[in-house]
Amino acid sequence: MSYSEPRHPMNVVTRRTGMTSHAIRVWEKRYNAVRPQRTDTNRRLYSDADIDRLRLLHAATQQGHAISGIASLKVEELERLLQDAAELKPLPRLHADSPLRQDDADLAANLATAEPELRPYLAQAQRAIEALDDIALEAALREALADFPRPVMLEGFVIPLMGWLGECWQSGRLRVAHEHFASSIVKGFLLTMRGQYAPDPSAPILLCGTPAGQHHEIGALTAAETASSLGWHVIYMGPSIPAEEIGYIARERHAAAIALSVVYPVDDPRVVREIRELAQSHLPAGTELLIGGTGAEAYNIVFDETRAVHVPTLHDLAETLHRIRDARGRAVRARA
Ligand code: B12
Repeated sequence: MSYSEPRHPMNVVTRRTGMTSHAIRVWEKRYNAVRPQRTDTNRRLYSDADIDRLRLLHAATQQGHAISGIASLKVEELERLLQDAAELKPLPRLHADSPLRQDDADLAANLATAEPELRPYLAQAQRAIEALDDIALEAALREALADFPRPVMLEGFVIPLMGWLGECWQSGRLRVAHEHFASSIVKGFLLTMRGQYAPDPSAPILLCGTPAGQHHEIGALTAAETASSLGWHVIYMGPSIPAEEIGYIARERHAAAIALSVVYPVDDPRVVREIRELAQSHLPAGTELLIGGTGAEAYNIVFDETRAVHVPTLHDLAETLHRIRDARGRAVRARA
């Protein structure tokens, strides 16, 4: 086996680097930090060289380097950077006043995905969740929104914050009460954030929501927010909508596309049935069906069988929406 042969799936990479799969995907999408190969079923495969590179990048971000500034460095340059840093006095820990356990590897990996400038906002939000302090959590969300572009606020703040929350819940450090408290505030915030756009009446319509049986809706709200900020007219349908009803709204409002989020469970035959039924029986001819969310990859079968398209990230969603809009513009010009 060669050092550069791609053969390791994501779970091996997370184990060997100590990073979360989310961080690895973000570094790939946003910074081209590594370029894994894809299998026929679109799963990522990494080589030993990729894993070593991620390890070095991870170590450097732990020492305070922004991933945006080091992602394109060669392995030798990264090694030099780390050697130089080892000779310096260690930096004081970020958020030294935080009541969170800073030695927690998951938290560190999570914070490493965020740009260093976003870390204080994340720390404020984390402290607010621990203290069940709604005013402080809303303030952290508002301040991050005021200080950063919307895509950065979503990918660098909301998503890592919710990932951290899930890990704390799973490890027992935080309670179900914290999860419900934070989810409802973040959900409310995203809904209001979208309300700040008055869509152009001629903008194409995107329906957003989750299919029947899928109750995690914050991913769908981030997709809705992304589309709104690109000038789409978004109708947010909410969570767990039956296929027939989604098709009905799409027909009535001449939707250009539907974006659904799938998170949990990842092995539910109902999800397969719902997406198949929507794509085959209720989807209007000119409407595209886009499926995203952390659980979507598990439902590859519906992407092979139907017109539904897997759109893994918000970045991919933005590109897909541009493509749909361009194609519609060309069709209108051709008819004129
Ligand atoms: C908030 C939350 C809840 C809330 C949901 C509230 C709500 N109204 O949505 C509540 C408390 C209700 C809940 C309940 C449960 N949850 Co929960 N929950 C979470 C948590 C902490 C955050 C999810 C979230 O909102 N993330 C924020 C979004 C924005 O991030 P994201 O989902 O990663 O989305 C990204 C992409 O997927 C993409 N995306 C998402 N959707 C879409 C759509 C499109 C079109 C596009 C293009 C992109 C896109 O955009 C984002 C950027 O990449 C996660 C932890 C985690 N790591 O995600 C657990 C998590 C998802 N929950 C989990 C579990 C197990 C449960 C429960 C079973 C717990 C229980 N025992 O009761 C129940 C199940 C409820 C049900 N009936 O389905 C597990 C799932 C494990 C798994 N995958 O097998 C997780 C991962 C926690 C964990 N670490 O174990 N949960």
